[in-house]
Amino acid sequence: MRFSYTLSRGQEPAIPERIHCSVLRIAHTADVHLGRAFGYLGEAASAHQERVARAFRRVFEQARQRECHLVLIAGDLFDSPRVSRRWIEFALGVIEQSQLPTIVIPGNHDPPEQHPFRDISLPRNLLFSPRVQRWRLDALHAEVVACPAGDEARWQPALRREPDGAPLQIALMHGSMPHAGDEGVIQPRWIAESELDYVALGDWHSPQEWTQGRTVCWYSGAPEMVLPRQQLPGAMLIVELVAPQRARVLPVPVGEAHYVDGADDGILSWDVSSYLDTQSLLSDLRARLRPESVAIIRLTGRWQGTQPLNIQALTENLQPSCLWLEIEAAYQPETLSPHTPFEHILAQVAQEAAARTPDDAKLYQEAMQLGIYLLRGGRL
Ligand SMILES: [Mn+2]
Repeated sequence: MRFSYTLSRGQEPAIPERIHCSVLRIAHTADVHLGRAFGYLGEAASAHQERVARAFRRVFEQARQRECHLVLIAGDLFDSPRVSRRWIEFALGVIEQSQLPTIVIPGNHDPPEQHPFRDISLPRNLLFSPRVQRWRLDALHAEVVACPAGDEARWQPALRREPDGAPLQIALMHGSMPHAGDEGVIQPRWIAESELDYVALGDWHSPQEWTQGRTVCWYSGAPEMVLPRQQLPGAMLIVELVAPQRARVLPVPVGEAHYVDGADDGILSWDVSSYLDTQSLLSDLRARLRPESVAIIRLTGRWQGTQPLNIQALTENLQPSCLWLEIEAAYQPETLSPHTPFEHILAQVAQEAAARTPDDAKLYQEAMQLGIYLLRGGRL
């Protein structure tokens, strides 16, 4: 036994009335992926590893500031079972310093049989649950059903409200809900049938609600960016439980990586029509970027510059100014008139073809434009 947790499943004394009015505040996080290499970020990788570490610290700072009673980490705290000693000690240090009761389950990246927390001595306030287990937290008048990755066969029977159990009953799970043709390892009806007060999910990297029936259920998302196309900035959840009301959930941003200002759904649409050269487009875009910017830029409008727009050169110039950059070329190239003898022949062929089949005239005109564009070094 450690901290104020009781592992026994014995009879609890009758619950005094006041406990029904008591509040349990939980800090819910998952998918921290400490120790991830971030190879796709190139030279920005090690700075991003530190960003992930800062976000993990912020989870506990927020938990303390908001007077949480419990921290739940729903799997993938570590990116792999082989993360360096440094990351294991870092995580243990943050958890221990917080003094907050913290429950950690393995995820698919840090599975139970090789989890870094296995077979080492843990701080008194840290509970590591490598198997399905029901933890009674008597001091908090709560119990937590831990459903780690690797023990899926035992999840469903464990997901139920104990009639004689604590007033607040919660589950902690790592796995996917059905989505996009994938049937998922967790079924939404298990959540509704559980009659639990809250289910804390890990695995998906953006916060998402899966409330079913009376059971409030959320993916917390990752506290910092793991891959560029997730909701940014990374967040944690503050969950407030006051039996018998429904749990209230507040997402709190804790990450630093963010989409550029003005980007709807993470994509910044940028009209190129008013630019006459690449240099001025470059400097306007660069002014929007910061080292922690995730820039997915869709170029729109008609390019009327003197030279074809070279997307690869644009990308290479902007990438060092931000964390991650993607440029989508959704603009139309300029209207080009033929200059060289070869371009004149191309234009003539297109005109003749258009004259023969007037219905397709527009198509031949576009083909001619594209041909000249590509001949001059333009890219699609
Ligand atoms: Mn993950």
